[in-house]
Amino acid sequence: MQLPMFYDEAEEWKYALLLYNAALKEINTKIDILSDEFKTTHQYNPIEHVTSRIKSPESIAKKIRHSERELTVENIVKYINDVAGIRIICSFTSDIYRIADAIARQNDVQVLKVKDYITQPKQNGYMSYHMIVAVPIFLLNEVVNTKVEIQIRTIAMDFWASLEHKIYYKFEGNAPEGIQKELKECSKIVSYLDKKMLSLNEAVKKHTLEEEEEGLREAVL
Ligand code: 0O2
Repeated sequence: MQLPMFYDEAEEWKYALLLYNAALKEINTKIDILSDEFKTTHQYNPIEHVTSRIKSPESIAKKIRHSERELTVENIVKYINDVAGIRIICSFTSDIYRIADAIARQNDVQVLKVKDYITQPKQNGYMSYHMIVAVPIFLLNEVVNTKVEIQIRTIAMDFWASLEHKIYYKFEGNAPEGIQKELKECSKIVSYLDKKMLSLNEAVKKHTLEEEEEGLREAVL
């Protein structure tokens, strides 16, 4: 993402925010369209809900400090990948890969980085699929490729992540060992639950198909 030269950091940040907000709109529209297509052609929508946000200034400053870089707009734009973030909550794990693939295949989306914390959960048990993408933003006189972080996870993974987030802040990253162990245990239960729900859904689909075939046979005879 290449910003034009500004002599004032505040002006530069305002311009960056314009781009990040535009990029969120672009990705949100893409997800809306996919969601509509699923509903129309499959009578099923794998997307439970979508949220998006611009990272708070405090959180940006903390991340820049953590990377031991100077807090400048140039550094934020260059080194912080999740200033614009979208979270897609799906019903089943298989939906996550289906949606990620549908986004990645779009010609105007450039996938810069993928982190699959589902096949390889984090040490604390965190599970989610992360993509850093760049989308072109068409302005009056230029086109600027702008980064968005897309997090895709199931309802159960999201439930776990939101509790872990609260615990992390409550204990400032140093939760007692017992709590950390319990959280990891819960993450295994989440993974088990997701697998069980997926196979249950497959069984329901198979049953429905058999019923439809039976109905068709009866209609023909
Ligand atoms: P917040 O408050 O949600 O904004 P990179 O993208 O490779 O430059 P980064 O940003 O560390 O490096 O990447 P990563 O691992 O993909 O994490 C980005 C975001 O994922 C985090 O943003 C969280 O939103 C979420 N995340 C990552 N790990 C965890 C975790 O262990 N628990 C929970 N609950 N969320 C996690 P921020 O800026 O850390 O936080």
